[in-house]
Amino acid sequence: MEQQIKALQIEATEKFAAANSLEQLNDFKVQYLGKKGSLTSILRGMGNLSAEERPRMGQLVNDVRKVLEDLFETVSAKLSQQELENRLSSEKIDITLPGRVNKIGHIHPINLTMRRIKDVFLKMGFSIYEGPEVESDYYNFEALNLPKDHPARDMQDSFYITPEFLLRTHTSPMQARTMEVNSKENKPIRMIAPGKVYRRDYDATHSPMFHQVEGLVVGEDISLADLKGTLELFLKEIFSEDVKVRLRPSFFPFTEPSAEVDISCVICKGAGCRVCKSSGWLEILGSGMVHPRVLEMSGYDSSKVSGFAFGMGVERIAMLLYGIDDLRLFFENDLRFIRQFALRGIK
Ligand code: 2NM
Repeated sequence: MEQQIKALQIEATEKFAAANSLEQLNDFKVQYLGKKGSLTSILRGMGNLSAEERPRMGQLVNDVRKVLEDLFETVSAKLSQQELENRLSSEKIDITLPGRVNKIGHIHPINLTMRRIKDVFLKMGFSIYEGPEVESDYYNFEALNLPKDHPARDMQDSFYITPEFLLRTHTSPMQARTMEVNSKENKPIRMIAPGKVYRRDYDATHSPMFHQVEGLVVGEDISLADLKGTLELFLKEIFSEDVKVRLRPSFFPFTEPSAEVDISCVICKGAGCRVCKSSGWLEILGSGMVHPRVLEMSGYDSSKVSGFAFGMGVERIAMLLYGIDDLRLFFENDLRFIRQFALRGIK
């Protein structure tokens, strides 16, 4: 038996030493030292030995097991190191290669313009309110003094979701919602509502989705002078200090009186050109004193408070700021157009 054990030790030692992968080494371990391995089966055959022989052989088997286990650990460590080195050299990364440059996006000209408009009003102490693009007929029309037979309520002009809900056609529903909330505690308001609006219209000057910023100031003694002063300051900040501003009588269902706000043409400085159709003036905003019926409907006492409101199309302002002559360029996403605004994305 001793011979058998010694022979097994030599054979296993050779196999272990010759293993050229961890996998192979493990297979050998199972073969010689495993539960069903050669050494274990020798141990099983010890029942036939004499009482003197048994402990000696038992000791020998244990010694051999210990030697083989140590050898296994040594070879295993060597192979692990070798496999690591193989991986390190085959998966080597050349850190001297130039990196891949990430393409970063930038802000769309409409959003650049939005930001500029918001910045000016924030500086003047206005708060920004955003709300749902799917609106109820009540907030979009009813609360703004647009009666059921008003032409602006023609089904053909709006995107209706159900008979009661539609895509908002302007952002003024947010003014109506804000007035409704603030009137409960008779609180004043100084807010703008920026966002997307939707109308069934599509040509060189109309898009079915466009952007508006509408504003509202409500409080005691708010007058037409406040309206004019606020909008004049706003327009000078957006365009330039020497822009001229004029108010023209107009009509909106939600304001009385109403005024169209014009600025001197930013293209020809008032001399007359194609953009201002030789008039020297550009229509830029709609505005007016909030109609008493609108104030009352949203809960205010129109004998105690008054207010002014205004609305503007963001696309139109962007076109004038950047000298763009076709509105559709904003929505076609032709990168040759869009990328020209990359450097202005910092603001
Ligand atoms: C405009 C022109 C004039 C306006 C009015 C209101 C509200 F809700 F306060 F009555 N919001 N926006 C308004 C007034 C909008 O856009 C051309």
